[in-house]
Amino acid sequence: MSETRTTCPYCGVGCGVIAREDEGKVSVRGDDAHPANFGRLCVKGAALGETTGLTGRLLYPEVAGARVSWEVATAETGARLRAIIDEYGPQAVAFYASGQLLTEDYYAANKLMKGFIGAANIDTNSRLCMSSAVTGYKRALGGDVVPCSYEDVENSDLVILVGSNAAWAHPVLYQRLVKAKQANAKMRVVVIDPRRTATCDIADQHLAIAPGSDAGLFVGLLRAIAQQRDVATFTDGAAALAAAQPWNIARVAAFCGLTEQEVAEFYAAFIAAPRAITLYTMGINQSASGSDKCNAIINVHLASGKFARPGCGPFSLTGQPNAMGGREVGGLATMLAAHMNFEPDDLARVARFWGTERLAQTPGLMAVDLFAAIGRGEVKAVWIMGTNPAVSLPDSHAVSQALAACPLVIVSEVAEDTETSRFAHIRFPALSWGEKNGTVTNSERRISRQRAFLPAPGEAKGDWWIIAQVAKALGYGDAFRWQHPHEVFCEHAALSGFENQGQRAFDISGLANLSRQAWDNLMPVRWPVCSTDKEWELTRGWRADGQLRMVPVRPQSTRARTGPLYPLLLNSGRIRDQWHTMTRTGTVARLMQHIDQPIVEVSPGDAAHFQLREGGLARITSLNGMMVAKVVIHAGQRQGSLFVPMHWNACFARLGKVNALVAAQTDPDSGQPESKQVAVRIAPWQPAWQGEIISREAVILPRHVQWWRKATDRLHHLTVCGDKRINDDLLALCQQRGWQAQIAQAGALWHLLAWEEGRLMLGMWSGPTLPAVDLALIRAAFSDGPQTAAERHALLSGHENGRPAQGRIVCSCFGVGEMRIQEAIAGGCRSVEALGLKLKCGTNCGSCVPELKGMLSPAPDFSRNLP
Ligand SMILES: Nc1nc2c(c(=O)[nH]1)N[C@H]1C(S)=C(S)[C@@H](COP(=O)(O)OP(=O)(O)OC[C@H]3O[C@@H](n4cnc5c(=O)[nH]c(N)nc54)[C@H](O)[C@@H]3O)O[C@H]1N2
Ligand SMILES: Nc1nc2c(c(=O)[nH]1)N[C@H]1C(S)=C(S)[C@@H](COP(=O)(O)OP(=O)(O)OC[C@H]3O[C@@H](n4cnc5c(=O)[nH]c(N)nc54)[C@H](O)[C@@H]3O)O[C@H]1N2
Ligand code: SF4
Ligand SMILES: [Mo]
Repeated sequence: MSETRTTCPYCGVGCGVIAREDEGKVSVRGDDAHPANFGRLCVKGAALGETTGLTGRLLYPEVAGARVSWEVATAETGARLRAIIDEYGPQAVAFYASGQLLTEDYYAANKLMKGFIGAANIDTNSRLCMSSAVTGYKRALGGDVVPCSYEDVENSDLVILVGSNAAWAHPVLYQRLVKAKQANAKMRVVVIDPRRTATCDIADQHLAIAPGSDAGLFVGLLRAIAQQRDVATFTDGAAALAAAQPWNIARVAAFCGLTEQEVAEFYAAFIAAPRAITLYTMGINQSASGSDKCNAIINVHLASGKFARPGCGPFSLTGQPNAMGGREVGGLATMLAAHMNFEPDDLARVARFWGTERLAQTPGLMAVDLFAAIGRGEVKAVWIMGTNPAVSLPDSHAVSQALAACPLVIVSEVAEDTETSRFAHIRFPALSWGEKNGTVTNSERRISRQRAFLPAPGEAKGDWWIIAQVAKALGYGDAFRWQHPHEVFCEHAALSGFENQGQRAFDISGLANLSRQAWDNLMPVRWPVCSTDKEWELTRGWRADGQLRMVPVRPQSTRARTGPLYPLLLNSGRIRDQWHTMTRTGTVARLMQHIDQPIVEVSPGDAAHFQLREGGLARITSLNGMMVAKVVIHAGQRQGSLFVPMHWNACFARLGKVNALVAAQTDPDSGQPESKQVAVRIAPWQPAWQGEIISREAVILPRHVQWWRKATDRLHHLTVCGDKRINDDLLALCQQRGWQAQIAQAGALWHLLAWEEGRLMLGMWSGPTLPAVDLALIRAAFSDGPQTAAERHALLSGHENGRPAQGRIVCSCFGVGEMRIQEAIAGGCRSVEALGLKLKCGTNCGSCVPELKGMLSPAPDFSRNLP
């Protein structure tokens, strides 16, 4: 038994985790000493121990689908890249990396691409996530500096969450806010989001803003502030104010779909608050004018003086565990390295430091353009590391076509099967969380260690190592001699301080000389960590003139336009218990209890208008594509907009992927796609039959069947439906395998059990609607096998008579279902605390508390409909 302090690999809160490994069994708990979480974990973090198994892992290098040695794989990669570079030049090669790589991996990838291959075509999934925020900070502050900390969130008078569902996406930070608000009766919370989310649970004001209209609200706020303060002291302050002049309260209210009173109340609260902090995430960034929205937010903090003081500031929350680390190394096509840009002095300096004559001189292709260039055949080789672009980029059909036609696709992955890796010619097995070793930086600029506590499985290797091997194969070995990630880190830290007399904000040169042991033991630390006493202040601008700048913002409508054919706007985002493309959370049964298939949230008015039924299925169609989802009628959903999760994809469902519908519209300044708004139509779909299939081995279904894969331990579980029955297909399968089929048929009901020498191999329970089957009973039948005739009979019917069902799971930490909670409420539990005492629900991570409250409240409650 051993314990290791490490960091959670999911969201940008960056919680400290203590992992314990006991004869192969991993368990985790929050690290009390970590300043991001002080011991708390959310449900995803708490389930980390369940994700360390090796099922579904990619464990060996592969070329053309065949296992090869590392020597062969890296030599082959080097030779193929070299051939393309020699024939078409370095611009024909690209890397597409991830905010989930460690800083050391990221640094190595950036160095190889920009420094030695000699093109800047290294972009990352952060383009889909943070790039508008980066542009906003750089334009205003002259550097990519996040000027806030989690303590500022706790110690503010007014906390504004805009385009952020922190209750689900940054749960531990949200819990810190909940606690701070409980302790400070004067604190006010405003949530700005077109939908009423779980985050609204603590809101004093919820502004259900029209999709994409946030810039109007903040530009109007600038105008209101300027009526009382002089803002012309900032560079371009007068211009920003001139742009804001037309935005009086009436115009803002009309543009944002709010009442004048709501707007006025918000403005008055902001102006009156001694301290105010604005947390913003994807509802702001993922927009074709996202950079301007970020600057509209930063402008009001500068103008009001609620900036660079405790409890104040524009705080962009990072999504991925190391989005910040990527920004620090400069791992975007539009940055050079360590907060340096494609400017003569910076170029010369980085070339000197890396000892290269091949340094890229101009920015490279940003994500959406990069995949378009692959599609046009201009980029002929792409190396994808730690991201799943066939799922997460907009217009995924075009992305898949581009990958299918690309002459060389290399994928570094931990998962064996992803939509992207299906296109790979070369696959590298990467070390996963718990095995890899390095650093990550969270939203508040805090660098923490991810430490290995598990042995490397199969032949998996750290991403930095794989990159260094390919660099060697390309002939650049001298610059990639590292033997350990500690050496990569020190080089990165040294570059941050190299010829940095206080011009560049990012400086961790104080860590450049850490010994291996000191690096191993590094405690969480916020940057800067300078090696000399330099001036480092948040109040200064990081441009040569040292000034802070306002950006004139002219609010724009969404690029997506609704009309008679596509009358609704589709919004997409996160659900509480899944992580992105589900490669690591989609197989954990506990994490699929909360929501187990793609849903679409619809307002009651739209549901009536489009004849959608709660729990029924619907087809959603845009100009780009189509998906199928289960209807959830949600009173907190704005009329005219729909919401679907971003997570499902071809590995987990047929037609479950939202990016099949999203158009590739991007912000001209940041290149970030407008992922939050797509013009769509919706129509109910009543399939002729629905059912559950549970089997020992994977079943391949005909193309006309709609299916959703459910997470189960060891078994395969598909929920299925369609217009054409598949009874004969399954009987044919039984015959082919020599399984004995036992059938129960009554009208449209059709149940099948397939046996092989008394062992249950497959079961299907189907009917005109989805039969309610007892999954626990069925699972047990696969492990023990029913003993008596009565048991077999119960199994064929799908449930044991009289056994109470759990209902939908609300508390994933303790597996507490809706029915038990309702029973407890009926039995006298009147508060969340009382429910917690009786059932334990809500007492661990707390992220189901908003739902518990909803179930307790007698008023017409929106959370009952919450998925
Ligand atoms: N459970 C879970 N947590 C995660 C992740 C995950 O996959 N799962 N991913 C992590 C990552 S990488 C990221 S980037 C973060 C994202 O964290 P968030 O940005 O908080 O999450 P989202 O659900 O994408 O979007 C947030 C909200 O934006 C709202 N929104 C949409 N359009 C608009 C608009 O025009 N204006 C406003 N004001 N709001 C709008 C949506 O309704 C949604 O509630 O989450 C991180 N945390
Ligand atoms: N419509 C819509 N689209 C969106 C969004 C949205 O809100 N709406 N959100 C966007 C945002 S904010 C983001 S961040 C992206 C996320 O989208 P992606 O980055 O595509 O999603 P992930 O599933 O996190 O992909 C990470 C991949 O890396 C693998 N992996 C995990 N650890 C390692 C490792 O250590 N090394 C290597 N080599 N591989 C590893 C995982 O198995 C997984 O396949 O999606 C974006 N797309
Ligand atoms: S809030 Fe949850 S997912 Fe995010 S870092 Fe903490 S434990 Fe991990
Ligand atoms: Mo993200």
